[in-house]
Amino acid sequence: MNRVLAIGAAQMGPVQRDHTRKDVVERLVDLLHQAAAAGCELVVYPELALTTFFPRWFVEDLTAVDEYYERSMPGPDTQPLFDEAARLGIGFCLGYAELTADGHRYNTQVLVERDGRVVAQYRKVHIPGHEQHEPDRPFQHAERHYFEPGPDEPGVWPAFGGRVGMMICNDRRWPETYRVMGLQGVELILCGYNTPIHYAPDPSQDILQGFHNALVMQSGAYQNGTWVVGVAKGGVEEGVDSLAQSCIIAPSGQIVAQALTTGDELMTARCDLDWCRRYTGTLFDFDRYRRPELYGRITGQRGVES
Ligand code: CDT
Repeated sequence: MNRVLAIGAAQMGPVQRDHTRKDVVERLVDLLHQAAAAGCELVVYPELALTTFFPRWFVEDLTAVDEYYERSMPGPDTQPLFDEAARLGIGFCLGYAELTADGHRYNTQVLVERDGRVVAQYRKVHIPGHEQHEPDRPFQHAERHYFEPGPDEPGVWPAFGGRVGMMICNDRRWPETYRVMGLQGVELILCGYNTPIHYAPDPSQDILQGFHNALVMQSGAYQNGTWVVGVAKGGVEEGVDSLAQSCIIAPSGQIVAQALTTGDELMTARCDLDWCRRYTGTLFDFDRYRRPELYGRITGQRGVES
């Protein structure tokens, strides 16, 4: 059976505060049409793709920013994307802010199959940044104020003829994220991100943002024998410059497609899911070589104990 999947990584440029959902969904549909012309079966959009990255501002009363959150997926604004994708027979992965019926706020990605069926929702597990207002920063990264950590492990679902997992932005910096999915036989990990270039707690890292982005996703792909698709919302959004450099990475760890711009841009690759076995069946044959009896600290301990 042929398991080559044509994937489009649909990078977005900035979404400014005054851009409407309708404007944004039109951009998503435009990228979808480019993907259709390129023969893609799956399109991956960024984290929090529908709005500006609002955790850069601190607002004490969360109910005052309910407009940034989706109460259903699809909802009235996103239904045209779902409809057009199903008409074209293209699946997609989309990041958005979720407000549940019982009042929980999550940073979420949805995976939708080619027939329009929702396969799964994944809620970001590693929430970076800070809980309180930090007025000395040039801009905030108050994700820990706006979102609860997702309650479920990074999952893997049968979809697109393979085993597909999801992670969101900061999740990609943590090896546990990949390994939890690797142990479920993941073959393709989809990841949206918003990564400001300036990192206030240690600005010496600013110049390394692109290096660290590639470093973690390439090593995560290789060490778990999986494809990884990392998709940015990049460029200068409300005065804050964010990393672009979206890319598609093979199970070898090699980058096979990378963004050339910081704007709306589709990059594509034909991803052979059978290529994963070259790694998971050899060097990273987990069942043969792992030593879980020696890894108890990974789950038994949170911080450093010396
Ligand atoms: N969105 C997101 O998770 N961004 C973080 C920024 C660094 S922590 C302030 C990231 O890991 O890219």
